[in-house]
Amino acid sequence: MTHALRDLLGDRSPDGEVDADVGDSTADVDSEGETGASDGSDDRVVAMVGCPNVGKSVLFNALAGGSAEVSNYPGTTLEAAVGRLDDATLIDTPGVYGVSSFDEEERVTRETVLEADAVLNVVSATSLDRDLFLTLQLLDMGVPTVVAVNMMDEAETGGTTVDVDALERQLGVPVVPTVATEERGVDSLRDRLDEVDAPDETPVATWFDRLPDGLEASRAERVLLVEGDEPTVDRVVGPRDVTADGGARGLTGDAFRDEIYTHRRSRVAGVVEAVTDEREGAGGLKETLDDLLLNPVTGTPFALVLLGLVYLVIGDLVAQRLVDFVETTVFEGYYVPLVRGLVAGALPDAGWAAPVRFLLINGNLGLLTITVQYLLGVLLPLVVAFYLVLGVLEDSGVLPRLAVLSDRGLSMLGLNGRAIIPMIVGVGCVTMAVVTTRTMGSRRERLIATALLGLAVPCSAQLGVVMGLLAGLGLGWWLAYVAILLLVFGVLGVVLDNVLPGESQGLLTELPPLRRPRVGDVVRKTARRTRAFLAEATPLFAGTAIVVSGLDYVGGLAVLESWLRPVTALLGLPAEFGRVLVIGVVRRDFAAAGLTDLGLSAPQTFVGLVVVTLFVPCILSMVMILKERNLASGALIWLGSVVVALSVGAVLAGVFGL
Ligand SMILES: Nc1nc2c(ncn2[C@@H]2O[C@H](COP(=O)(O)OP(=O)(O)OP(=O)(O)O)[C@@H](O)[C@H]2O)c(=O)[nH]1
Ligand SMILES: [Mg+2]
Repeated sequence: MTHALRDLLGDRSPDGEVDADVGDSTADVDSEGETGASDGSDDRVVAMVGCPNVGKSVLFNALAGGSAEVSNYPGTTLEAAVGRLDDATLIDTPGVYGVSSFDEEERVTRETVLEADAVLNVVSATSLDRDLFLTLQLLDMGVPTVVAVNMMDEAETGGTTVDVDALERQLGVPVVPTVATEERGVDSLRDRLDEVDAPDETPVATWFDRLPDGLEASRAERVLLVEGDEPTVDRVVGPRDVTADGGARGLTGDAFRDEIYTHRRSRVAGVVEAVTDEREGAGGLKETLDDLLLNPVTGTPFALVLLGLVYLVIGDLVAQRLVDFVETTVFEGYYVPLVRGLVAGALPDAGWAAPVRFLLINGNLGLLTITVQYLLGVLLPLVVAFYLVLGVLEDSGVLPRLAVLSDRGLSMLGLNGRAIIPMIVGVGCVTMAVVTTRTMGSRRERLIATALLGLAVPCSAQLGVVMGLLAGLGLGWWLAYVAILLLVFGVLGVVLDNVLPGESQGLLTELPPLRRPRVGDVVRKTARRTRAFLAEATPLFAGTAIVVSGLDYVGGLAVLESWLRPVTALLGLPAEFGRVLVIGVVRRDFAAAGLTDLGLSAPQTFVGLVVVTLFVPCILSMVMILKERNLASGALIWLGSVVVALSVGAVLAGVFGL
C-alpha cells in the first residue's frame, strides 16, 4: 500500500492545506475502523469503482469474504470498506457516476482511484450506456483497470445480449462477465486482475495540448485538469492561477469539461451500439408489474393492500399476537415473578434497601422487571419484524415505488415520499419510527415527520387497546376516531410546513429495478440494525426507568395527578382521568387501558381515547425524540401534543355537551 493511500485511509495527509477537501472522507474511511492500513506492508491496492447499485458490494463480499451492506437502491455504501483479496488490499467504494468532485462520494472515490494500483470497475450489463462513461473516464486517466460486467442474468432476462469479447476489444482492458449474486465469474475476475496494465492512450489526449507548458502532472491528473476538477487544479497548478488572468486560469472554471464529456458520451454510445444486442418483447412480467406499480390508478390500491399487509405482519401478527404471548406468558408469567421474588428475597422493604428495591422491581417501570420486559418482550420482536419487512421492501425495489406513489400527498405536509417509511413504522411503534426518520433528507423534514409521529400517530400497542374499547361502542365511533386523527395529522402537517423556515426537498430517487430479495442480505441487515438499535436504546431506557421510578418513589407522579384536576374538568371527564394522563406519559397503551375502569359513557370514552392518542408520546419515544432531534424540538413536540390533545378534547367535549 502506498503512503498516500495509507494517509487517505488511516492518518491525515501531512499536507493539510492541499487535501483540505479530503478531510471528511479521511474521517469517513477512518470510522470504518477496519482499514487494516497500519500493517505497514506495501500491498497492491485494488479499488472497486462503479455506478450506484451495480453490485459492487455483493462482488466485494464474494471476492474478499467481507460483509459489506447490500441493498437494492443507489447509495447503500456510504463509506469505503476494506478487505483482503489474495495478497492485495481490496477497497469497496460508494457508487459514483464519474470520478470528479461533484459530491463527497465522488471525492472519496477520486482519491482512492488516484492512489490505487489497479481499479476493478463494476458495470451493470443492464445499463452500459450509463455505466461505461465512468469506465472510459478511468481509461482516459490511464488507470490500470479490469471491467466486471455484472448482472449478466438480468440483462439476459431483459432481452439484452452483451458481447463481452467485443467489449474487451473496444476497451483494450480485461472484461469479465459476472453474476455477483451467484458468484459467477468471480474466479476469472480474480485471475484477470493479475494481467492488469495501464491502458493505451485515448482521444482525451488531444486536450492535453491546452494545458500550460511545463506542468508536472500524471496522466490521470491531466485528465482531471482539462475536465476542470477543482481540487486537482488547486493541487497541481496551485493557487497562483486563481488570481492570474488567462493562461492556466481557464482551468479553474469548468475548463473543457463540456466538450470532453460530450465527446466521451458519444464514444460510450458507439461502444454500446457495437457490443449489445436487444431482443424485442422480453422481460415482460417485470415491466408490466413496474408500470402497474407506478401508475397512480393501479398503484394506489396496490400500495394500500401492501400497507395493509405490512400492518398485518407488524401491527397484528407481531405487535399483538407475538408480543402479547411474549409479554404475558414469558415475562409476566415467568420472568417478572422470578426476578421480583429474587430481589424481594435479597432486599428488605425497609431502610436503605427500600428505594433500591423499588427502583429495581416497581410495577410501573422497574429497572429489572418492566423495563427489561418492555425492551426485550415488546420492542425487540417489533424491531426484528420491522427490519425484516423493511429489508424485503427495500431489496425488492418496492419501497422506492411506494415513496413515489405517496410523494404527492406527503409533499402537501412539507414531507416527501421518503416519509412513508417512518409513518408505516410509527403505526407499529413510534419509538422505532423516530429512529427511521434518519432516512429523511433534511432536518426540516425530520422535524415535521417526528412531530407528526409524536402527536398524531398511535402506536400498535395503543391501537390494540383503542380498537378493543371502540369495538364495544360501534363502527361509527371507530370511523370518527380515524377521521379525527387524519384531520389532526393533515392540519398539523400543513401548519408545520408553513411555519417552519425553509422549503422541503423534492423526492430525488433513481428507481432500482424490481428484484427478488436475497435472504442472506436481508437477515444480515436485520441483525446489524437490531444490534445497533439495542445498543442505543438499552442505556437510554435504563436511564429513563431510574429517573421515572425515582420521581414515583418520592411521590412526584401523585402530585402531578392532583395538578391535572382542572384539565379533566375541561374535558368533561372524571378526576381519575388525571391518573390515566400521568400513566400516558410513561406508556400510551397503559393509559388507554386505564379508561376501562372509569365507568365512562360512550362519548366520554371516545373523548378520552382521542385525548390519550394525541397526548404526549410515551416516555421511550420521548427519549428517542430528544436523542434524535434536540431539546428545543423535543420540548416543543411535547408541549405541542399536550396543547393539541387538550384543545381537541375540549372541543369534542363541547360538541357532545359533556
Ligand atoms: N440479479 C442480480 N442482482 C444483483 C447482481 N449483483 C448485485 N445484485 C443486486 O443488486 C443490488 C445492489 O447490490 P449492491 O452490491 O448493494 O450494489 P452497490 O454497487 O454496492 O451499490 P451502492 O453501494 O449503492 O453503490 C442488490 O439488490 C443485489 O442483490 C447480479 O449479478 N445479478
Ligand atoms: Mg455498495
